Amino acid sequence: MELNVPAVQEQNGVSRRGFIGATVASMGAAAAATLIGRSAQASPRPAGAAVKPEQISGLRRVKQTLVAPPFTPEHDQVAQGGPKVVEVRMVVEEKLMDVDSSGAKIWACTFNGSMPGPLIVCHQDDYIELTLVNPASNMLMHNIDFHASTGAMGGGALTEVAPGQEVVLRFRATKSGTFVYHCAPGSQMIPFHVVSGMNGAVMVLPRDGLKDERGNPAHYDRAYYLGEQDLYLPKDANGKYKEYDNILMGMPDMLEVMKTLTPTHVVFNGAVGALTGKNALKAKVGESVLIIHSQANRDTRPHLIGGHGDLVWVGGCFNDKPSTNMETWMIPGGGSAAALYTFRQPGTYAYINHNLIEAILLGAAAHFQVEGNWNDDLMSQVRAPGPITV
Ligand SMILES: [Cu+2]
Repeated sequence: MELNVPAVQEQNGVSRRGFIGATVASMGAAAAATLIGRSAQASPRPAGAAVKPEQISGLRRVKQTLVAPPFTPEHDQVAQGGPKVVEVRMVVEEKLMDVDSSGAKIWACTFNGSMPGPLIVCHQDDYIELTLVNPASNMLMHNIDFHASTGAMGGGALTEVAPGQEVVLRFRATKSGTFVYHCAPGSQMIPFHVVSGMNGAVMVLPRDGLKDERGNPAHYDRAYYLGEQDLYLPKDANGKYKEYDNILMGMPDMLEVMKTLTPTHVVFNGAVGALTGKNALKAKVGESVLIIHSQANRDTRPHLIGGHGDLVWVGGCFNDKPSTNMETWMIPGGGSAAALYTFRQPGTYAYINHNLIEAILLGAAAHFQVEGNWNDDLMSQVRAPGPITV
């Protein structure tokens, strides 16, 4: 079976120049320079003889229907049978999205229309085969760098698609764990696309499932994927968030805010309050919940208020023995982690970035709404608030 070399690579220079020419007229000089600057990127197809994966043609193929976060696609926790090819399809959407209730909006770059993009799930040694579609209605070139993959640029150089193109990339998931993916189209476009929402995660489960610190099976009843995103929205002289006619018009201003390294928002699932209140994540007492958390650009430190990380794969690696009973854990920018917690009490739990300024003032908070019976042994109010008696 031949490796699938996308047509865009064979005509790369032509399609890229045509694309730049078509868009330069509608953008500022600074923005145009960033597009042209990307041509310094590495050659998309490495030299030398390709290793042909002849055995792949005989593998079972499974289409995975991706779903918008915080939900996760249907999957087996323990692999059935041998390695398979997991087919997924993602469509790039450049779209205006609401960020908070004050009217702040962002021209987002998204995989499948959500910020972050969908979680992809497979087992170690499976192949992920992605069809990446960049509709003609978009303005920008996009691609994808999979941290779960092995190969220069993480697939980024093999997946560049101009508006009106699609490409197919296949990679073998050789390492188990949780891994970020993100767009990386070169030069300033890399951080611009990533902090415009163009990132997500892959979860590669061990074939025999997750294990606790003693090596015993660790099962989950629910799994949620939370993508945390730092945003850098430009304001006018009056402190009002600026609005733009399209994604390129706002880019020079946003790059300036980005360079301050001071986000205007830090959010889960693309907007302040996207996962709080009526949007809270659901669970029941006694259920074990796996929380997959990614941050493609900036460090974060999740904490479940009133609970713990019973098992936490801090570096996202499922081959490592998980840490236990954690209070707060670190996720470096460009990374992800998974935490398993069994809820023991009902109520509303806040799951936050425990930089409390980012959580409370900038938006990095989610809620779990947990049903069940209260356990007085674990916690009780011995006396209600009242006058001081002593
Ligand atoms: Cu992109």
